[in-house]
Amino acid sequence: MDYFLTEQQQELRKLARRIALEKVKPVAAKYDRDGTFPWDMVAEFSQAGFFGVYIPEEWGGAGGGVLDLVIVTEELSRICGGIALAVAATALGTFPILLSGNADQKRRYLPDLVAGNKLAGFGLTEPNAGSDAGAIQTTAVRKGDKYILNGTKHFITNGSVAKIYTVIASTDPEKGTRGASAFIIEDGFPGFSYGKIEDKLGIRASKTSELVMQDCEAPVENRLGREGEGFIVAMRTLDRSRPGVAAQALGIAQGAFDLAADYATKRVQFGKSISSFQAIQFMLADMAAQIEASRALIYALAKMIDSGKEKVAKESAMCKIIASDTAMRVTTDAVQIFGGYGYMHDYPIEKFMRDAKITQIYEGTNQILRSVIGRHILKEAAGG
Ligand code: COS
Repeated sequence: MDYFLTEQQQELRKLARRIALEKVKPVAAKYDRDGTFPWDMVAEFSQAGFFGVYIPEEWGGAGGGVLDLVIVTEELSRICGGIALAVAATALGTFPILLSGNADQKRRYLPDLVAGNKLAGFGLTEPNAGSDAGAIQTTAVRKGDKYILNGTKHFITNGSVAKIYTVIASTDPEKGTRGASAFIIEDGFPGFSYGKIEDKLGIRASKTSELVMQDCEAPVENRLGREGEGFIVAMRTLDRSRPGVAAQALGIAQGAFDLAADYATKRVQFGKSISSFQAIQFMLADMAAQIEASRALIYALAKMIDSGKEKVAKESAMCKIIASDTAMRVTTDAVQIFGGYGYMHDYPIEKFMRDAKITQIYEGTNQILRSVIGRHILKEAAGG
């Protein structure tokens, strides 16, 4: 398919593919095994300018948009969906500043994030507030020129390696979703620390931890937007970052497909390559068709967001569901094509299946996202 990418976007894809193949590929298995954080890859991505592809030039970025971020995420995920998250999860943590930050906040925080000097994370989820994001219990109480935050955020991607977190806390618990506010919290603020660091099934090159706030002090000027706007900040952020999860899923699916197609042409059984059997050809055909359908939807949505369309919650949810369900199916079939070898850690394919699973879960489980779509289509059907 030709998606009529600009020359700049085609160059960006080439660069991301080259770095993925030359730099990420040799170390992907090691980081997956060790579960350590790939700081050397962060340095590569920073040098390549990946952290700023979607940030306006005014703040030091390349002036691209969500489509540029999608291209980078897809290409890196094609080799390692975990390592790609250093960029993608930083974007998730940066979107609230980009969308709701004032000029001073952008000036203070964006240049370091663009340069990759600092990573970011997004603190919404809590032990008792996953799909029900409005049920957060972390509080922020204003005391003079500070807010005092108390609570624990968990499953935070880039947790413990990021320096900047955009955190949602309740400034008025009585008001529910309308009582939430967003804050920029820096690693190093008094009362801020990390809790449990998770040991995960997949995306093991990415760190996931708890953020613990015990009388954590944040200056008033670190509140993003007005008090009570935090839930909307979070929802608008997720609408723009879910295409990134979809791109991660797309890259994982494409990477698994590449390996499976190659293996199928080389593996000989009954005196011929298994790719000569229709059973395998049909599997590969279904995988390729589903991958292309995901890509078409993701690029279309990214272009829609970049054109300035504001209301994209339904499309964003659709995109994430289609791409992540595709990734799970494709990676499972890829393991199947590898047969018994596919099940062994010695071969690179099982990692793709492990990495794919999270894309159906985070930034909104595919079940809650179906509810989001359902609400929208029923509202539209009722003429709303
Ligand atoms: N953009 C802008 N505003 C939005 C919005 C969006 N995408 N989605 C909701 N809102 C607004 C609503 O319009 C409503 O505004 P008013 O109070 O002015 O009417 C407000 O936000 C509350 O919305 P709603 O009543 O729909 O809230 P619910 O508590 O029912 O929850 C869902 C809504 C399910 C959409 C939300 O909880 C959600 O997205 N959950 C998934 C969270 C998630 O992705 N978690 C993963 C962790 S992040 S890595």
